[in-house]
Amino acid sequence: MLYHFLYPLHEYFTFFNVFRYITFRTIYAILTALIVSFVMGPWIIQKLKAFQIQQIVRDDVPSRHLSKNGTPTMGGGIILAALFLPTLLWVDLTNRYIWIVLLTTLGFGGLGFLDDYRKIKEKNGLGIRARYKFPVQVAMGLASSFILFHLMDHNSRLVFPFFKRVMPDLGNWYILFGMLVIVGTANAVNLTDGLDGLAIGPVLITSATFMLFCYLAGHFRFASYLQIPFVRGSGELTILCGALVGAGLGFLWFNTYPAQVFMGDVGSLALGASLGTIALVTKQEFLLVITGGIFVIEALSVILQVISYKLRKKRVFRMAPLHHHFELKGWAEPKIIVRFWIIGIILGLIAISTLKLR
Ligand code: 57M
Repeated sequence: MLYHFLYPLHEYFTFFNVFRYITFRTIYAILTALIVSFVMGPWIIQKLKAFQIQQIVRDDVPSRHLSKNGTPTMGGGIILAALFLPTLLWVDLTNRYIWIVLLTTLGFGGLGFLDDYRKIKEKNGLGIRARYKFPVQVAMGLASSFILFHLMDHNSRLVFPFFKRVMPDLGNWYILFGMLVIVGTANAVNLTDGLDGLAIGPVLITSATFMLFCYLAGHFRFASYLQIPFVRGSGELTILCGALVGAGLGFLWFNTYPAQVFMGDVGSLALGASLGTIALVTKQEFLLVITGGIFVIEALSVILQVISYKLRKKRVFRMAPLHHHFELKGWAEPKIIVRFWIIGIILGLIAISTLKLR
């Protein structure tokens, strides 16, 4: 919004020319998101407690989780407020990619809200049945992917980090692939969100990585030099990624161990869908696999565990997702969290290195 009101003033005062620069607006989107988090966080947590919107910990978790019963949940509202307000304040509101990412985020966040609400209402921690939740995710993912496919002039080529010449063309199948990216990322973040700060840490790292890639992909000269797809208009998503970084840092202030609040499915599904859609816009879906590797590892641990148990009646891990396995091995919760963050940072650096290793 500020871009539309203040940038035109540069004709009278040269200072306002600064509002043209994506870098300037991204920095202030980060700072605005932090301020929104710190101002709204305590108030939202207080309201969640007042309305008894509190986590019901299932009885089959590692025993140390039972002490978490009653922790306020649905704190994803803090994240969404700190993402939407700065984005709408600092971006060019005519940018269509901004709206496709925000609306996809809102759709998955809304589904997560209904799931969280049902868990609390039914007091059993189960929520909406997968057979109802999953088709809704697929439908929303297909809708977003279909719109993006047309917004990007049917660009259905796949881009692989490290292999610049390998660019298979999926044709219309790209719409299905795009849905899988959005739904898969949303559920992988959801599975990862099982320890204090465990999900928001890698979300932060992934958002920071994509903040760089959105800026480069939206800049013709940089994209050409680095041999990454040039996506006209994707540069504005740098600002949205900045708001994601600020919102993630702000939420981590309250979600760090011992957590004052959990994000709930309203937060985890929204964040995953947001990252998946951003990856589609920048044509960097496989970069998401690298920088979001913690989410991939957690989801794979569940897939392996379920397949092994169904086929062999034996578990691969003591419990899946992987963070529970380390809990049952006796690792302290903060140790698991910080070590997962360290791996996330390493993966983020490897993802950035792919810019030169092509
Ligand atoms: C998402 N939700 C946390 C919180 C958070 C198929 C199966 C693998 C599904 C999976 C599952 O139920 N996943 C749901 C994980 C829950 O966190 C809530 O959910 C929101 C995110 N969606 O925001 O509101 C619990 O996680 C803990 N937590 C924290 N700090 C945080 O900041 O400590 C969350 C956030 C919270 C709290 O205790 O209650 C969760 O774990 O449910 N199921 C599982 O993950 C289960 N694994 C399992 O069944 N493994 C089996 C097979 C089927 C794979 C096996 O290994 O044999 C584990 N989760 C639970 N119980 N709750 C273990 C059993």
